[in-house]
Amino acid sequence: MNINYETIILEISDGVATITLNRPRALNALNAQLFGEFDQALGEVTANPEARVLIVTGSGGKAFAAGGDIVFMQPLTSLQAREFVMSIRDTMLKLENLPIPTIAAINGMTLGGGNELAMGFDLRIAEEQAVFGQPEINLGIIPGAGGTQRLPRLVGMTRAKELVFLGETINAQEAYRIGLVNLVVPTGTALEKAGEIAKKLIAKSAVALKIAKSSMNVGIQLDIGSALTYEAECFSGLFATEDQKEGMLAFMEKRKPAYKNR
Ligand code: CO8
Repeated sequence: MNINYETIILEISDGVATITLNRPRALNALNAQLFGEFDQALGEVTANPEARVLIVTGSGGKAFAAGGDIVFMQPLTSLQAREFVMSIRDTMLKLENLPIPTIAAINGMTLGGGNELAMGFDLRIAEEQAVFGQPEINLGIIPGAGGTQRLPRLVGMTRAKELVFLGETINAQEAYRIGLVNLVVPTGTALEKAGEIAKKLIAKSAVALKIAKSSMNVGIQLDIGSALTYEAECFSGLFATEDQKEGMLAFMEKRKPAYKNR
Protein backbone atom coordinates (compact mmCIF):
# COMPACT_ATOMS: atom_id res chain seq x y z
CA MET A 1 0.00 0.00 0.00
CA ASN A 2 1.20 3.49 -0.72
CA ILE A 3 -1.35 5.98 0.50
CA ASN A 4 -0.57 9.68 0.19
CA TYR A 5 -1.33 11.17 3.56
CA GLU A 6 -1.42 14.94 4.03
CA THR A 7 -1.81 15.35 7.78
CA ILE A 8 0.20 12.40 9.04
CA ILE A 9 3.39 10.59 8.03
CA LEU A 10 3.52 6.80 8.20
CA GLU A 11 6.83 4.97 8.09
CA ILE A 12 7.43 1.27 8.63
CA SER A 13 10.96 0.05 9.16
CA ASP A 14 12.81 -2.48 11.33
CA GLY A 15 9.53 -3.85 12.65
CA VAL A 16 8.31 -0.45 13.86
CA ALA A 17 5.46 1.55 12.34
CA THR A 18 5.76 5.23 13.19
CA ILE A 19 2.94 7.69 12.67
CA THR A 20 3.84 11.37 12.95
CA LEU A 21 0.94 13.77 13.47
CA ASN A 22 1.82 16.43 10.94
CA ARG A 23 -0.04 19.72 11.25
CA PRO A 24 2.75 21.58 13.05
CA ARG A 25 1.41 25.08 12.30
CA ALA A 26 -1.79 24.22 14.19
CA LEU A 27 0.13 22.35 16.91
CA ASN A 28 -1.09 19.10 15.34
CA ALA A 29 -4.72 19.92 16.18
CA LEU A 30 -6.91 16.97 15.27
CA ASN A 31 -9.53 17.51 12.58
CA ALA A 32 -11.66 15.04 10.64
CA GLN A 33 -9.07 14.70 7.87
CA LEU A 34 -6.29 13.86 10.31
CA PHE A 35 -8.40 11.34 12.19
CA GLY A 36 -9.56 9.83 8.87
CA GLU A 37 -5.97 9.44 7.72
CA PHE A 38 -4.94 8.08 11.12
CA ASP A 39 -7.71 5.49 10.80
CA GLN A 40 -6.49 4.49 7.34
CA ALA A 41 -2.93 4.24 8.63
CA LEU A 42 -4.08 1.92 11.42
CA GLY A 43 -5.56 -0.30 8.71
CA GLU A 44 -2.27 -0.24 6.82
CA VAL A 45 -0.30 -1.10 9.94
CA THR A 46 -2.63 -3.96 10.87
CA ALA A 47 -2.37 -5.42 7.37
CA ASN A 48 1.44 -5.28 7.35
CA PRO A 49 3.00 -8.26 9.15
CA GLU A 50 6.31 -6.36 9.28
CA ALA A 51 4.82 -3.86 11.74
CA ARG A 52 5.34 -5.35 15.21
CA VAL A 53 5.01 -2.14 17.26
CA LEU A 54 3.25 1.16 16.55
CA ILE A 55 4.71 4.45 17.74
CA VAL A 56 3.02 7.84 17.38
CA THR A 57 4.59 11.23 17.85
CA GLY A 58 3.97 14.89 16.95
CA SER A 59 5.83 17.04 14.42
CA GLY A 60 7.10 20.57 14.93
CA GLY A 61 8.85 20.18 18.27
CA LYS A 62 6.18 21.99 20.28
CA ALA A 63 3.15 19.75 20.54
CA PHE A 64 2.15 16.11 20.49
CA ALA A 65 -1.36 17.40 19.73
CA ALA A 66 -3.08 20.52 21.09
CA GLY A 67 -6.51 18.92 20.90
CA GLY A 68 -9.46 18.71 18.60
CA ASP A 69 -9.33 21.46 15.98
CA ILE A 70 -11.35 24.27 17.53
CA VAL A 71 -11.66 26.16 14.23
CA PHE A 72 -13.11 23.02 12.63
CA MET A 73 -15.45 22.30 15.54
CA GLN A 74 -16.77 25.79 16.30
CA PRO A 75 -19.53 25.90 13.63
CA LEU A 76 -20.61 22.24 13.93
CA THR A 77 -24.24 21.45 14.58
CA SER A 78 -25.09 18.94 17.28
CA LEU A 79 -25.64 16.30 14.62
CA GLN A 80 -22.29 17.02 12.94
CA ALA A 81 -20.53 16.98 16.32
CA ARG A 82 -22.05 13.57 17.02
CA GLU A 83 -20.93 12.25 13.65
CA PHE A 84 -17.41 13.57 14.30
CA VAL A 85 -17.00 12.02 17.74
CA MET A 86 -18.66 8.75 16.76
CA SER A 87 -16.16 8.25 13.96
CA ILE A 88 -13.36 9.12 16.39
CA ARG A 89 -14.84 6.61 18.82
CA ASP A 90 -14.46 3.88 16.21
CA THR A 91 -10.89 4.90 15.37
CA MET A 92 -9.93 5.02 19.04
CA LEU A 93 -11.34 1.53 19.59
CA LYS A 94 -9.41 0.33 16.54
CA LEU A 95 -6.25 1.85 18.02
CA GLU A 96 -6.87 0.48 21.51
CA ASN A 97 -7.43 -3.01 20.13
CA LEU A 98 -4.64 -3.06 17.56
CA PRO A 99 -3.11 -6.55 17.82
CA ILE A 100 0.39 -5.14 18.41
CA PRO A 101 1.80 -3.02 21.26
CA THR A 102 1.49 0.73 20.79
CA ILE A 103 3.57 3.55 22.27
CA ALA A 104 2.89 7.29 22.35
CA ALA A 105 6.13 9.27 22.21
CA ILE A 106 4.85 12.50 23.71
CA ASN A 107 7.05 15.38 22.68
CA GLY A 108 5.11 18.46 23.73
CA MET A 109 1.66 19.81 24.52
CA THR A 110 -0.91 17.05 24.86
CA LEU A 111 -4.26 18.68 25.36
CA GLY A 112 -7.91 17.78 24.96
CA GLY A 113 -8.30 15.37 22.05
CA GLY A 114 -4.50 15.05 22.01
CA ASN A 115 -4.52 13.58 25.49
CA GLU A 116 -7.50 11.43 24.57
CA LEU A 117 -5.54 10.09 21.60
CA ALA A 118 -2.50 9.40 23.80
CA MET A 119 -4.70 7.47 26.23
CA GLY A 120 -5.58 5.00 23.47
CA PHE A 121 -1.96 3.78 23.40
CA ASP A 122 -0.63 0.93 25.53
CA LEU A 123 2.40 2.88 26.80
CA ARG A 124 3.08 6.63 27.06
CA ILE A 125 6.55 8.15 27.19
CA ALA A 126 6.62 11.87 27.96
CA GLU A 127 9.41 14.37 27.39
CA GLU A 128 10.02 16.51 30.45
CA GLN A 129 8.66 19.69 28.85
CA ALA A 130 5.33 18.07 27.86
CA VAL A 131 2.14 19.36 29.42
CA PHE A 132 -1.12 17.48 29.71
CA GLY A 133 -4.68 18.52 30.23
CA GLN A 134 -8.34 18.30 29.34
CA PRO A 135 -9.13 22.01 28.79
CA GLU A 136 -12.48 21.41 27.03
CA ILE A 137 -14.45 22.88 29.95
CA ASN A 138 -12.88 26.25 29.14
CA LEU A 139 -14.52 26.07 25.69
CA GLY A 140 -17.95 25.23 27.07
CA ILE A 141 -17.71 21.56 26.14
CA ILE A 142 -16.44 18.27 27.64
CA PRO A 143 -13.92 15.72 26.36
CA GLY A 144 -15.63 13.81 23.54
CA ALA A 145 -12.99 11.39 22.31
CA GLY A 146 -13.01 9.11 25.34
CA GLY A 147 -11.56 11.48 27.95
CA THR A 148 -14.38 11.18 30.47
CA GLN A 149 -14.11 7.39 30.21
CA ARG A 150 -10.44 6.53 29.67
CA LEU A 151 -9.00 9.12 32.06
CA PRO A 152 -10.83 7.78 35.17
CA ARG A 153 -9.91 4.24 34.13
CA LEU A 154 -6.23 5.24 33.89
CA VAL A 155 -5.75 7.60 36.83
CA GLY A 156 -8.85 7.11 38.98
CA MET A 157 -12.00 9.21 39.27
CA THR A 158 -10.55 11.67 41.81
CA ARG A 159 -7.77 12.96 39.57
CA ALA A 160 -9.88 12.65 36.41
CA LYS A 161 -12.63 14.90 37.79
CA GLU A 162 -10.06 17.46 38.88
CA LEU A 163 -8.54 17.56 35.38
CA VAL A 164 -11.86 17.61 33.52
CA PHE A 165 -13.67 20.07 35.83
CA LEU A 166 -10.85 22.60 36.25
CA GLY A 167 -9.38 22.30 32.76
CA GLU A 168 -5.90 23.10 34.05
CA THR A 169 -2.68 21.62 32.70
CA ILE A 170 -0.23 19.40 34.55
CA ASN A 171 3.45 18.88 33.77
CA ALA A 172 5.10 15.61 32.79
CA GLN A 173 6.28 14.78 36.32
CA GLU A 174 2.74 15.18 37.67
CA ALA A 175 1.42 13.08 34.76
CA TYR A 176 3.92 10.41 35.81
CA ARG A 177 2.96 10.71 39.48
CA ILE A 178 -0.73 10.10 38.79
CA GLY A 179 -0.04 7.22 36.40
CA LEU A 180 -0.97 8.96 33.17
CA VAL A 181 2.44 8.24 31.63
CA ASN A 182 4.90 5.38 32.06
CA LEU A 183 8.10 7.35 31.89
CA VAL A 184 9.52 10.89 31.69
CA VAL A 185 12.58 11.42 29.48
CA PRO A 186 14.70 14.46 28.50
CA THR A 187 13.48 16.84 25.79
CA GLY A 188 14.02 15.46 22.31
CA THR A 189 14.41 11.81 23.34
CA ALA A 190 10.87 10.35 23.52
CA LEU A 191 11.01 8.83 20.05
CA GLU A 192 14.42 7.30 20.70
CA LYS A 193 13.23 5.84 24.01
CA ALA A 194 10.08 4.50 22.33
CA GLY A 195 12.35 2.86 19.74
CA GLU A 196 14.39 1.18 22.48
CA ILE A 197 11.24 -0.19 24.10
CA ALA A 198 9.94 -1.30 20.71
CA LYS A 199 13.15 -3.27 20.14
CA LYS A 200 12.62 -5.12 23.42
CA LEU A 201 9.01 -5.86 22.48
CA ILE A 202 9.99 -7.16 19.03
CA ALA A 203 12.25 -9.74 20.71
CA LYS A 204 9.22 -11.25 22.49
CA SER A 205 6.59 -13.56 21.04
CA ALA A 206 4.16 -11.43 19.00
CA VAL A 207 1.38 -13.89 19.69
CA ALA A 208 1.94 -13.81 23.47
CA LEU A 209 1.98 -10.00 23.38
CA LYS A 210 -1.23 -9.92 21.37
CA ILE A 211 -2.97 -12.24 23.83
CA ALA A 212 -1.60 -10.40 26.89
CA LYS A 213 -3.05 -7.16 25.49
CA SER A 214 -6.40 -8.74 24.77
CA SER A 215 -6.55 -10.39 28.19
CA MET A 216 -6.07 -7.00 29.88
CA ASN A 217 -8.16 -4.86 27.49
CA VAL A 218 -11.13 -7.23 27.58
CA GLY A 219 -10.75 -8.35 31.19
CA ILE A 220 -10.75 -4.83 32.66
CA GLN A 221 -14.28 -4.35 31.32
CA LEU A 222 -15.69 -7.53 32.89
CA ASP A 223 -16.63 -8.62 36.41
CA ILE A 224 -13.71 -10.37 38.12
CA GLY A 225 -15.06 -13.92 37.65
CA SER A 226 -15.63 -13.48 33.92
CA ALA A 227 -12.31 -11.66 33.58
CA LEU A 228 -10.42 -14.52 35.24
CA THR A 229 -12.19 -17.01 32.98
CA TYR A 230 -11.19 -14.90 29.97
CA GLU A 231 -7.60 -14.85 31.23
CA ALA A 232 -7.67 -18.64 31.65
CA GLU A 233 -8.86 -19.00 28.04
CA CYS A 234 -6.12 -16.65 26.84
CA PHE A 235 -3.49 -18.45 28.91
CA SER A 236 -4.46 -21.95 27.86
CA GLY A 237 -4.83 -20.92 24.21
CA LEU A 238 -1.16 -20.04 24.13
CA PHE A 239 -0.29 -23.68 24.85
CA ALA A 240 -1.38 -24.41 21.27
CA THR A 241 1.37 -22.12 19.92
CA GLU A 242 4.88 -22.98 18.80
CA ASP A 243 6.13 -19.97 20.75
CA GLN A 244 4.98 -21.39 24.09
CA LYS A 245 6.79 -24.68 23.40
CA GLU A 246 9.89 -22.80 22.23
CA GLY A 247 9.87 -20.28 25.12
CA MET A 248 9.76 -23.00 27.75
CA LEU A 249 12.20 -25.31 25.93
CA ALA A 250 14.67 -22.42 25.57
CA PHE A 251 14.46 -21.87 29.34
CA MET A 252 15.16 -25.55 29.96
CA GLU A 253 18.07 -25.53 27.50
CA LYS A 254 19.44 -22.29 28.99
CA ARG A 255 19.37 -20.37 25.70
CA LYS A 256 17.49 -17.45 24.18
CA PRO A 257 14.17 -18.38 22.57
CA ALA A 258 13.82 -18.10 18.78
CA TYR A 259 10.18 -17.17 18.39
CA LYS A 260 8.27 -17.74 15.17
CA ASN A 261 5.36 -15.59 16.30
CA ARG A 262 2.86 -18.41 15.90
N1 CO8 B 1 -7.43 23.86 17.38
C1 CO8 B 1 -7.15 24.65 16.33
N2 CO8 B 1 -6.03 25.40 16.26
C2 CO8 B 1 -5.19 25.36 17.29
C3 CO8 B 1 -5.42 24.55 18.42
C4 CO8 B 1 -6.61 23.76 18.43
N3 CO8 B 1 -6.90 22.93 19.43
N4 CO8 B 1 -4.41 24.71 19.28
C5 CO8 B 1 -3.57 25.58 18.73
N5 CO8 B 1 -4.03 25.98 17.52
C6 CO8 B 1 -3.42 26.92 16.58
C7 CO8 B 1 -3.57 28.34 17.08
O1 CO8 B 1 -4.82 28.85 16.77
C8 CO8 B 1 -2.44 29.01 16.32
O2 CO8 B 1 -2.84 29.24 15.00
P1 CO8 B 1 -2.53 30.64 14.28
O3 CO8 B 1 -1.01 30.68 14.23
O4 CO8 B 1 -3.16 30.49 12.95
O5 CO8 B 1 -3.11 31.70 15.16
C9 CO8 B 1 -1.35 27.94 16.30
O6 CO8 B 1 -2.02 26.70 16.53
C10 CO8 B 1 -0.30 28.11 17.36
O7 CO8 B 1 -0.95 28.22 18.60
P2 CO8 B 1 -0.73 29.42 19.64
O8 CO8 B 1 -0.25 30.64 18.91
O9 CO8 B 1 -1.96 29.57 20.48
O10 CO8 B 1 0.48 28.84 20.49
P3 CO8 B 1 0.83 29.13 22.01
O11 CO8 B 1 2.13 28.46 22.24
O12 CO8 B 1 0.68 30.58 22.30
O13 CO8 B 1 -0.32 28.35 22.84
C11 CO8 B 1 -1.70 26.49 23.44
C12 CO8 B 1 -0.39 26.97 22.79
C13 CO8 B 1 -1.70 26.79 24.93
C14 CO8 B 1 -1.79 24.99 23.21
C15 CO8 B 1 -2.90 27.21 22.78
O14 CO8 B 1 -2.76 27.12 21.36
C16 CO8 B 1 -4.22 26.61 23.15
O15 CO8 B 1 -4.74 26.89 24.22
N6 CO8 B 1 -4.79 25.78 22.25
C17 CO8 B 1 -6.08 25.16 22.49
C18 CO8 B 1 -5.95 23.99 23.43
C19 CO8 B 1 -7.32 23.39 23.69
O16 CO8 B 1 -8.22 24.02 24.19
N7 CO8 B 1 -7.47 22.11 23.32
C20 CO8 B 1 -8.73 21.39 23.45
C21 CO8 B 1 -9.54 21.55 22.22
S1 CO8 B 1 -11.16 20.88 22.38
C22 CO8 B 1 -10.92 19.21 22.26
O17 CO8 B 1 -9.84 18.72 22.10
C23 CO8 B 1 -12.15 18.35 22.36
C24 CO8 B 1 -12.12 17.39 21.28
C25 CO8 B 1 -13.28 16.46 21.35
C26 CO8 B 1 -13.33 15.46 20.25
C27 CO8 B 1 -12.32 15.57 19.12
C28 CO8 B 1 -11.04 14.89 19.35
C29 CO8 B 1 -10.14 14.81 18.21
